[in-house]
Amino acid sequence: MKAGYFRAPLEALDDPARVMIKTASAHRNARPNGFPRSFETSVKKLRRSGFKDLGSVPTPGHLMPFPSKRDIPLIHPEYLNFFAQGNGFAQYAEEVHRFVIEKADKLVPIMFGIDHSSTFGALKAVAEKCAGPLALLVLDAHFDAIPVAIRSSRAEGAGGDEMGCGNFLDSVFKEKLVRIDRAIVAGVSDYPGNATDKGEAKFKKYYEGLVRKGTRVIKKSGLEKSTDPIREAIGGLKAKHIYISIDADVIAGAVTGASRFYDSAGLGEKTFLNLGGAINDSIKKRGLVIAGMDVMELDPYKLGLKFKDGRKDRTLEVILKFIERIIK
Ligand SMILES: [Mn+2]
Repeated sequence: MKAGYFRAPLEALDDPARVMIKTASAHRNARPNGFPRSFETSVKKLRRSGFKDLGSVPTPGHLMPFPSKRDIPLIHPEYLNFFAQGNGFAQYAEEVHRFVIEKADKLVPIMFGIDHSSTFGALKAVAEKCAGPLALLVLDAHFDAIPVAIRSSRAEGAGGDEMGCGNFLDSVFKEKLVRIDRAIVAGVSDYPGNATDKGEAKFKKYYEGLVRKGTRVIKKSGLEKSTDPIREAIGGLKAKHIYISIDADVIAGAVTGASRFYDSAGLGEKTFLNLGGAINDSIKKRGLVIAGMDVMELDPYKLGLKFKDGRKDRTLEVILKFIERIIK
């Protein structure tokens, strides 16, 4: 596989805690690539496999996790809010789209990023490039296809219809980058149970509606029992190419917790790596070609972090092992 990897360092959440960390790191030193040193050391491994380092998607300083001192005046929840409300995430996805077209024309793009909405851009570039139907495999603790209005009727808080990290699949389906019945979402922990109120019922109805239209949703518990569900799902894909998107929260755990939204424990390392083998196997059996890949929702502030008890965060290490299994 001739591949090239790149970074999409968009960190634009207006969450006050993140804004504080960002400001604090801006006072120290900027990391021009948007990711910590430990990240750069780990991804170098990919160069040894012959993958090209394509650089970073151009990103405004204050929207990166490690801005420089001069960006400090713009690091404010209000500015970040403007970005979100002004469809900033969709515009950034367009930047990603352009970047992939320009830099990875003849390469399989592998994106390392933060906001899952960036996947829309890479996927769009891949969809345009592929001759023949494209399938999508998302490994994620959440089914990111529920419109904000419906998702937020379940939880607190409102929101507009703008694309973001929690609803980008909705745009993927609406823009027909991938057909609803050519998508598999595996590892979810948000599958609706019995609805206890109106908001929950709305969420459940929408969620199950997408499943009825053909998206294969596999619960985390289903992946823990055996690799059969993923083998069946991939075996049933009517496609030629496949794009694989990994949300780091799918392995959220004690030393694999460098994902932005960590609201439930993810798959264990062994289960996850086994899953990689099963995906590789079923993709080959089905004759699918990997057209692109990404690793998203990485938390740059937690990647490679050393804990007080001597342990170290291994999120990226485990995901890189998983990628090795998939492309073998
Ligand atoms: Mn996600």
